[in-house]
Amino acid sequence: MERNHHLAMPWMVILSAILIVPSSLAATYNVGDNLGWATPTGGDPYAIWASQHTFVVGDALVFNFISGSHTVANVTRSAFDSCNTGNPLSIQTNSPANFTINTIGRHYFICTILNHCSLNQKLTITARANTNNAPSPTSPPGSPSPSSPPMKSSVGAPDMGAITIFMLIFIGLLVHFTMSS
Ligand SMILES: *[C@@H]1O[C@H](CO)[C@@H](O)[C@H](O)[C@H]1NC(C)=O
Ligand SMILES: *[C@@H]1O[C@H](CO)[C@@H](O)[C@H](O)[C@H]1NC(C)=O
Ligand SMILES: [Cu+2]
Repeated sequence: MERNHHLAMPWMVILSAILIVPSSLAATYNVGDNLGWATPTGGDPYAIWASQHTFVVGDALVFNFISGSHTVANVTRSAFDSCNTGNPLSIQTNSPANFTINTIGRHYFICTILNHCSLNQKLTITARANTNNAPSPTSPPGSPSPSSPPMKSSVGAPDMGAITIFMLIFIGLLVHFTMSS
C-alpha cells in the first residue's frame, strides 16, 4: 500500500543511522575534509574543523597533502603557539600522514614548511577517554593507569552515541505521527 510505504521510509533511514553510528568506537578522520592539509588563505579552518568533531583515544587523524609541500609535526603547546618548527616531538613528511591519538588530552599539530604554521596550517584537538573501548592497546601490561590522567573526570559524562540514538528515535516518532495524522 502506498500509504504504509511512506510511513516505513523514515524508520528505515533511522535504523540505518543507528547501525552506521556506533557510540564511541575509534574513528578515522580526514583532517579538514575537502580542504585536506593545506595552507589556509585566510581564517582558521582547522580550528573550525576541530570544533565540529569530538575525538576519543584510538581515533586516527589522516592528513592529505602534496608530499614535499607540507609536513605534519606533533609538537608541544608552546611550539604550537609560537609556530616553533625547530624541535618537533615527531614528524611525518609523506602523505597521507596518519596519527593515531593514543593519549587523553590535547594534541598539537603544525606544518613545519616555511611560514605555513603562522598562516594557520595548524591543528589542535582534545581527545576524551574512549568509554566503549576494548582494553587500551597502549597501556603496557602491568601498568597501573593510563599515562596521562584526564584533567576532568569523564565519569558520568553523557554518552553521545546513546543521546544520538534517542534523538533519532524521537525524530522518527515525530515524523511517523506527523505523516500518519
Ligand atoms: C590510519 O590508521 C588507522 C588506525 O591504525 C587505520 O584504521 C586507517 O586505515 C589508517 N588510514 C590511512 C589512510 O592510512
Ligand atoms: C605527541 O607526542 C607526545 C609526546 O611524545 C605524545 O605523548 C603524544 O601521544 C603524541 N601525539 C600523537 C598524536 O602522536
Ligand atoms: Cu605546509
